[in-house]
Amino acid sequence: MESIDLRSDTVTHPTAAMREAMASAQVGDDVYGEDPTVNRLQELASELTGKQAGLFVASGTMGNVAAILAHTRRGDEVICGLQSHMYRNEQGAMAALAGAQARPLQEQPDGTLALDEIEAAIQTSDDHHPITRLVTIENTHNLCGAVPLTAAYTQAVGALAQRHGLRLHLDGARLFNAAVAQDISVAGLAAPADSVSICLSKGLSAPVGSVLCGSADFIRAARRTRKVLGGGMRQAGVLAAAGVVALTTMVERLSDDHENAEALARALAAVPGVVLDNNAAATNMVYFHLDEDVPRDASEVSVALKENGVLLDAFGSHGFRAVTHQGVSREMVEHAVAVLNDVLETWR
Ligand code: TLP
Repeated sequence: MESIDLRSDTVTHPTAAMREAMASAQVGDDVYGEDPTVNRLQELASELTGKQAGLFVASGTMGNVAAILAHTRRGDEVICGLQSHMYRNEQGAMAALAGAQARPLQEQPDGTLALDEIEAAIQTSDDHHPITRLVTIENTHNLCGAVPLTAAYTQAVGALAQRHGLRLHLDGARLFNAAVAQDISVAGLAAPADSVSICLSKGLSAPVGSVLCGSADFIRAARRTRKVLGGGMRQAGVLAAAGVVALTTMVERLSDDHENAEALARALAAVPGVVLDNNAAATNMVYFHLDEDVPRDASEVSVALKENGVLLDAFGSHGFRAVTHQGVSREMVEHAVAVLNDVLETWR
């Protein structure tokens, strides 16, 4: 059996249909706005998210950073999750590139920020204070178990932000997983947000790219901030073509990944020494850890798994994150758990 890669859904390869679409894509210079395939992708993404306009960007990180640069001015404050990708995994871009200050709040176990804590964190117009400008949320929330946030919660945050004159940005790297898991539209989940960034290159399996969506005015501003990030691409239709295939053919199948994650969680729960974390298999990720009886740390287990054809990254000293995706079948899930059981067995 080929190796089983549970490290992330970012490891997915483009499908045959994507490769064909890329080879025959019509292209133009996108900095002039003349690439028909990029324009088609942007229209499609903005329709699906229910926004006026979209902007093709190189990555989820670029989408989030371009959004921060467009929404904030130097010295502004951004209320965000302590475990959010924008706060933890983007090299402090809010501060480093936008000059904005993060005001991180600890998420609740379900990945949400408590509404009263958001409200309490909003700064007044006192001359001592930074100006609170933006709230960011993440759906699904990766580090809280890839848990999907509900439309009702997002609406409540949107209403709160509006009441205080703040903008809301949604990091929707896996918003399609959230929509499929709850059987609702992506537009429904994104409606309260002023901007949303969706990733094409995770569960949707395109090789590259994300789309940042919002009002026409916001996207005009973000187009400018994308340029200073080096994200003004030229004949990018070659890449966008795969994104069109991703959005039109790869969404429904995400439910297979969620079912495989459930099967993975069930099987892991039966392995002695393994403890599931919060929200196991809420969508396509299963976080788990080793109990204190296992005399090895996670990185040693990870090395032993790799020697046996299973790729799984350690998260901290005793934890792991396993991610299901297009390249992982039910049979592979079962085999991976059997390999983990065998590895742990040698140390029991
Ligand atoms: N997440 C990656 C790693 O960076 C951790 C992963 O393997 O999960 N928002 C969220 C919620 C993400 O999980 C990621 C990537 C991004 C943004 C950034 O996307 P890229 O990697 O395209 O810049």
